[in-house]
Amino acid sequence: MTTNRPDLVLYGSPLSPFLRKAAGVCIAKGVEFEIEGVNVFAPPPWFLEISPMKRIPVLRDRSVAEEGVAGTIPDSSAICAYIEKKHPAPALYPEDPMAYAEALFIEELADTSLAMAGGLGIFRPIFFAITKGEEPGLDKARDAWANQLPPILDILEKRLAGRAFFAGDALSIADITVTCVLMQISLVAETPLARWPGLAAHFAAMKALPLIANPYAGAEKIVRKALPTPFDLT
Ligand SMILES: N[C@@H](CCC(=O)N[C@@H](CS)C(=O)NCC(=O)O)C(=O)O
Repeated sequence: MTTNRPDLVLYGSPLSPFLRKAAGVCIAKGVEFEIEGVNVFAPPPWFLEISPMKRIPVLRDRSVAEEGVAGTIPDSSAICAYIEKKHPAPALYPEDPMAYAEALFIEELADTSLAMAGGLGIFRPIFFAITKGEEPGLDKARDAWANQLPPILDILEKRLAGRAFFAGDALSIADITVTCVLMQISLVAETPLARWPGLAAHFAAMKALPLIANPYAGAEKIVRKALPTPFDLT
C-alpha cells in the first residue's frame, strides 16, 4: 500500500520554539514534513521511549523506521543537523569553518540563555498561568525583560554587527534559531528592540520569511484564543 505521508514527522507542538526552528529548516529546504501533536506535560508512553529528556520536539524519519526508537532524533539541534545532512541544499550551515562555528555558537546561545530568559522567564509565567485560569506572572516576566534579556541581546547585537545575517553572509541555523526563540516572547508580549537596532532590523526581516512566519502562525492561533493582546512589559 502506498501513502502520501511525508517521511519526516515532528512530534510536539508549534508552541515550542524548538519545534518551529526544525519546521523552519524543513520549509527552507522544501522538505515535506508533518507535525504530530504531543503534549509534553502529559506524554503518551510511546513518546517517553523516543524522548529520553522528556522534551519536544522529536523527529521521526519514517524512511528509516516507522516505530520505536530507530529513526527518531530528540533535540532540535540534532534534528536540524540531520536534515542538513540529508537535504544539503540550500545550505543552512556556513561552509567556512569559523563562520560554521559562529553559527553553532549563536544557535546554542539562543537555545539556552535566550530561551531561558524569553521562554522560561516570559512566555511560561504568562501563558501557562492564563491557561490554568491564574493571573499572568507579569512581575516575573517584567523582571526577565528588564534584567535577564538585555545582556543576551547585547551579545547578539554585537555579534551581528549590523549585518543581515549572523554567520557566513547568508541565512543560517543561527538566524532561524534566534528568531524562533525571540518570537516566543512576541506570542505573549510586545517585543520592542529599539535599544538593539541591528537586531531589530534582523528580527523584522526574518519574521517576514515564510519559514519563520508559517510555523509561528500555528502557535499564534493557539495563544491568541487565550490571550487576544500581548502585554507591554516595559
Ligand atoms: N534543547 C532542546 C530543548 C527542548 C525543550 O526544552 N522543549 C520544551 C518545550 S519548548 C519542552 O519539551 N519542555 C518540557 C518540560 O519543560 O517539561 C531542543 O533544542 O530541542
